[in-house]
Amino acid sequence: MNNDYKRILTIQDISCVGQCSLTVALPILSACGLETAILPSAVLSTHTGGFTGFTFRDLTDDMPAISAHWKKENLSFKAVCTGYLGSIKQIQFVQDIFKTNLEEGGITIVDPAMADNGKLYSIFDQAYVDAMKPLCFSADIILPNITEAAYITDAEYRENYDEAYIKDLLSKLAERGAKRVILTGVSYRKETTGVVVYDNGDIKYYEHERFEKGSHGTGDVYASAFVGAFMSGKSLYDAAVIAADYTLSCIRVTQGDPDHTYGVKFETVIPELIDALRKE
Ligand code: PXL
Repeated sequence: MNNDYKRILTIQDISCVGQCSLTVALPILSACGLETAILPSAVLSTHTGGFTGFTFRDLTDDMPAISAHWKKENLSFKAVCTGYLGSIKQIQFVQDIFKTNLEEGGITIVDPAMADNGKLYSIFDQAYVDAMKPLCFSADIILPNITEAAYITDAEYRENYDEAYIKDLLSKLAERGAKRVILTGVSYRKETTGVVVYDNGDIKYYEHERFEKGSHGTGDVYASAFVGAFMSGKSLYDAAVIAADYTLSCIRVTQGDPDHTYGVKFETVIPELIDALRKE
């Protein structure tokens, strides 16, 4: 593990119950040995998927003052990463934060967390997608799933696809400015799925076991573990693999528990993530 102690910032909502967004990112990034500052974009009683009647306190208006205070105190970050954001205005503030609060040479990592399985999450619309595009294409690394990649490139979303479709999606992302992409949930065979790692034209695929039932919040677990591993000094590809293996373990320990209906029990396998980071 790289012993260089780094301060990073993660910007996303707090879903009080649900094992997603900040309640996943903060413990995982901290476990990776990173000083983790948070900027909560909203507070919800639960996440929006699978629940109805959730509360939603929008914290957009607090964001510029928080950023300005950090600037005044000379507090800056080696990386700023974002997940689920609550509004278009927030996306614009995040772009300001990239300019104001990132250390020189710092890294921006965006998970466009807005859609899955061909559909936008319940509170988002096309205007939100359009606002997300410049944020994604100005970031150093993006982590879209196939649905999100299709939305931000105005490409057709396909349930069934081949390698040519994925290559085309990556070209469309690159044409629009993406330099490094971790494309998640790429499955060419029924029994497996995986991640495609695109690094300035170079493409690698990590294929692994696939679980039938998708669990909520696994995208956030994946993104957090990826950022944790990458910021600990792992290469883009190694970080993508470590995050995939960790997420699979999280799903494995959760499957079969009928009482656990929302996220994954990521806490119970954190030692596996730390072991993976220690390996050369
Ligand atoms: O896991 C992504 C996510 C994060 N935050 C909130 C969500 C979702 C997905 O539905 O609703 C509030």
